[in-house]
Amino acid sequence: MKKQVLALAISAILLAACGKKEEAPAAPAAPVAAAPAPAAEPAKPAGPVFDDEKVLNIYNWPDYIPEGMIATFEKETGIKVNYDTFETNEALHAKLVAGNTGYDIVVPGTVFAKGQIEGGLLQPLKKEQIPNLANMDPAIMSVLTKADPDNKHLVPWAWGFTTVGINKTKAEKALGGMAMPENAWDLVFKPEYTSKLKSCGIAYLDSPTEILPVALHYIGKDAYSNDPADYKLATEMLAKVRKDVRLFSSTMIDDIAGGKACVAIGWSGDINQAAARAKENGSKDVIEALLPSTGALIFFDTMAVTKDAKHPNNAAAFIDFYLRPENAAAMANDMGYPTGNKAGMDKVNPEIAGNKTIFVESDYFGKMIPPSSFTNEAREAMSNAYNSFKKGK
Ligand code: N2P
Repeated sequence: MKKQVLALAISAILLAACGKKEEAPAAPAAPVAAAPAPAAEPAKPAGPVFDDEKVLNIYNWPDYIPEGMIATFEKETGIKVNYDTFETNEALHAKLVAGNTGYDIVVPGTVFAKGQIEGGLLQPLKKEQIPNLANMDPAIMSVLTKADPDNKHLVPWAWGFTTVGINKTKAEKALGGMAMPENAWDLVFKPEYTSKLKSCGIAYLDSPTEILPVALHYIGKDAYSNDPADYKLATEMLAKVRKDVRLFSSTMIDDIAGGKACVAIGWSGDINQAAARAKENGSKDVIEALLPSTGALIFFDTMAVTKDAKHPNNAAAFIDFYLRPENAAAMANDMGYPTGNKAGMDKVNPEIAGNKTIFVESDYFGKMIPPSSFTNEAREAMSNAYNSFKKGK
């Protein structure tokens, strides 16, 4: 089936890109001379297990959950969900490092989650309480082993990519007859274009670990480089367009939909949401997430339970609920993000399933910048480069 092939392609490309080989299947066990009596099946819990306090505290990215999903969970379980949002991986990471977050479930990107697991900030999942894990595509779970070797801590929330979003109608006007570039990243990184597009608004995500990897990639360097010389070059490139950037934001859906920004470095699903919202509001403008010729930056966001979660059983119940096929389909249909849930695929609307900026074709995956993880040095270099860029110094 086409989709299966696609998922396998994702996994093969991502694993290959990281120099990790797929493990050979384990050899079949040698037959035993006298088969022992089968062990008694461990007793399965009759239903979901809840904590005494029927509360669950979730910390997730903004604009990242279909309307009504929390209410349905609350109604079914009687658990009161407190749902807060953070705007960058850096912000979540700082909270986790400080400790006592008060949150049970957090949703880090795998680029940060690897270090968070190694640092003991996340606890292993109560997998026996999450039977719907079986709905996940094994190819996606195998991609996650790069960050979480035995799939012990992380469950996919959604994945997507950081790319260039455009209001074609407004951008073409601002370019005044100048042709669209071959490489869409030129629209946000090349002064020739930014000097014109600033009139209709250029927006950047407000995070070092979103902007520096794509800037490094644009100048032909490793997106997750550890070399200070690369950061110097990226900073020099960025400095040339700084004055043309109008907005730094991680919640730019309304800005794009409402016409405040005509070109953005943004998240694929958010740009698709902006396109849908503009349409709902009666706009005729064509808004699109682009697939740059040199690739875009893939991210995987994952649910994890904090080390000091007060409601770990409620957390497992929510994770299991989220992994129902209909919730996975709602994420794709309403939010523009695939989740890697195989069982939900046949509930995805045809126009969403056919949107190549949501369900990316396998050919394009070869161009994408695969997720990696940051050394502390790289993170610091990104943050220094970003701060000096943003300050314009
Ligand atoms: C936010 C969804 C994308 C988060 N709306 C990127 N990690």
